[in-house]
Amino acid sequence: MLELRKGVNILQEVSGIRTAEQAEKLFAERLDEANRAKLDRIRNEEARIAIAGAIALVDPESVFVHDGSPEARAHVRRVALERKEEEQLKMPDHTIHFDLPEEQARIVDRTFYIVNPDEKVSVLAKKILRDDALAYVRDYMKGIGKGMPLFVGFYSRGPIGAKAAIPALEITTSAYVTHSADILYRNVYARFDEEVERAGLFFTNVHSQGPNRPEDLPNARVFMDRSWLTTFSTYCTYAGNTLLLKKGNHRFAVDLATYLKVEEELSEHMFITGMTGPGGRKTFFAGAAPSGCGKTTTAMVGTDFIGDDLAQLWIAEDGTLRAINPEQGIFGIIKDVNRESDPYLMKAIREPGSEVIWSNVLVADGVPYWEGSGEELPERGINFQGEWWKGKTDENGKPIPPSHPNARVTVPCTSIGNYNEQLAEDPAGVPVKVITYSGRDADTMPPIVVARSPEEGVVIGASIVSQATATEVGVTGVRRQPWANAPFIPGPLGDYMNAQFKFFGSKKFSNEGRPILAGLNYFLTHEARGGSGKGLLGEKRDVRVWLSWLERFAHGEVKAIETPIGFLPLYEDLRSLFAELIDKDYPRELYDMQFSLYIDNLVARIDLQTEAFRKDENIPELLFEIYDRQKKELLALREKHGAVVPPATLLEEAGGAR
Ligand code: SPV
Ligand code: MN
Repeated sequence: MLELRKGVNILQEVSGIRTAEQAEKLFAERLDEANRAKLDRIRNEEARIAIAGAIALVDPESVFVHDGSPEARAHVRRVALERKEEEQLKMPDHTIHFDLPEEQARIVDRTFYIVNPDEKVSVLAKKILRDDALAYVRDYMKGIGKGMPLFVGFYSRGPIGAKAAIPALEITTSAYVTHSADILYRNVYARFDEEVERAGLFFTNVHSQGPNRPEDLPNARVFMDRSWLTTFSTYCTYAGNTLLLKKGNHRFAVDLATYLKVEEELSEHMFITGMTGPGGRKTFFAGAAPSGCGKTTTAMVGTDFIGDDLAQLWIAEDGTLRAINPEQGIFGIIKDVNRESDPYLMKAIREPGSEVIWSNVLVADGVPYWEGSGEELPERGINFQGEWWKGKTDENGKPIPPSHPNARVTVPCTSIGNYNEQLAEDPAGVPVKVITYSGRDADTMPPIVVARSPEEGVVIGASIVSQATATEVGVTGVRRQPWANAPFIPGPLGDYMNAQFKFFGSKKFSNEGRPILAGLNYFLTHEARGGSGKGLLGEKRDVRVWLSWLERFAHGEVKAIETPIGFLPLYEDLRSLFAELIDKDYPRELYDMQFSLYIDNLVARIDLQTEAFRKDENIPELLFEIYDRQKKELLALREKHGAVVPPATLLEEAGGAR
């Protein structure tokens, strides 16, 4: 369960600011006239108390109220440079920010949900009792911003007025964090009160990097107070840990969807993109993928890019599925980004005209470089660990890469050539027809499989796996990645799963409005499919074909082969799409390697998932029923046709395409 406003409000308790009068008194003492006047436009009492509380807690030297004006934005950028949080690069409006070498990703080991006694959280998450969190905030956060400026920003997570958009405060001593927020989120200063009224709530985020020294990092914390929708972040700078408008507030949005908006809304770790199909029709996709598994690339393959990381989904009155991007910029991984795989992103970051914050790449002569760019890298430069030269090793003798594998670029979506700004800003959202789930799976799932029912689709999402990626500190090995959203699910997974079944199985969807749900996998290797070598069977450009086939299938224009794990495409349809869309030969042998069912792998995967979910409490029985049914059907196939069943046999077995 989730109970809002339960337990002590830590910000109020530690700051001592609990009433409007106390807040006014503090503003009179601490804000200069100009900033007081700006703050006076915000009348929401709760917000004013929270802002005053943050000021009293952090105890900064000055307070800057961000009104979203061009002057205010310029001020933030200037302070980021003055305070050396960022440095100017050669290209106009490009800057570089470095996070400490030990903080190059989300600090999962120091990230906690604040809970009341007896509250359960996901088995994949860490929790801290309210009293202990309060003690930490009191001991480490009081006065953490001494001598520093404090920025107070007002943002919306979504187009203003959209059903699933929620306003939020970002209060931080970091100009870099505020600068990032300005690129990634819509400033809603002028309409904050109205938006709080409409949404019925707002999120509060309080951050300070403190002195930003490596020795403080053990004390760094990321706290999310589920009951008070407030985050606290300390002694860190990496945006995934500090700009909690992003993943901190995403976690709250997941909570709200799971407990308070069942069968109404979902909050997902998904890109949103449109594909133009025959006759110019536009079909929208929302797709989940774990961090570092090609989500941004997939999003930009579409003809109408909307978002690359997060999606707020709801069922509209007319029975369609709608999606908005809570963000308006990308904080994208910059590894293996090159002209071939990511042309739009490359244009935005390599040609003048866009504002870009680079982080943790290699810089030489004011130019940023990264691995997998297809460009020649300099022999020396400055990177996330200081001076770097080719061949430099760390204290264990391991080579130090030129740019960190989780290096990032922060770019406004409007700089991306295929961004459909008009639709992305539409409070009605885009109508989503296709949901995809992908991971990083070397040997088991075919490139595309479409669920036979919404419930089986939910199970595809529950079964995502990935190899560990560079986006989290201290995590290695192959991992289960339910819905690619597990790092951001606060409550028990069973509760979230229940909400997924209810949402996608909802009778509120019209026949046309109900989306299809599909699995995508780009990571099958030759050796896993009867070939040799660890090379991938596919290429990044194939993604266009997979998405286009799904586009056609969603409109009933291509048939498919029904199998125990879902529908598979027919060879002829793929071959013609490969030829038409990317001018690529698609041999039958490749199709067979990609789309044969490798029964032993599939069954092993089902066993692994079943065993893992059985250890969790309150997982809906429906999940196990689906796994059991699929396993039985797979074993029956194996009995008849052996361990590897090619698509031609599956087609025969199904009695033809449908
Ligand atoms: C991810 O890791 O999924 C990201 C970046 O999108 S972070 O902000 O670190 O979450
Ligand atoms: Mn993400």
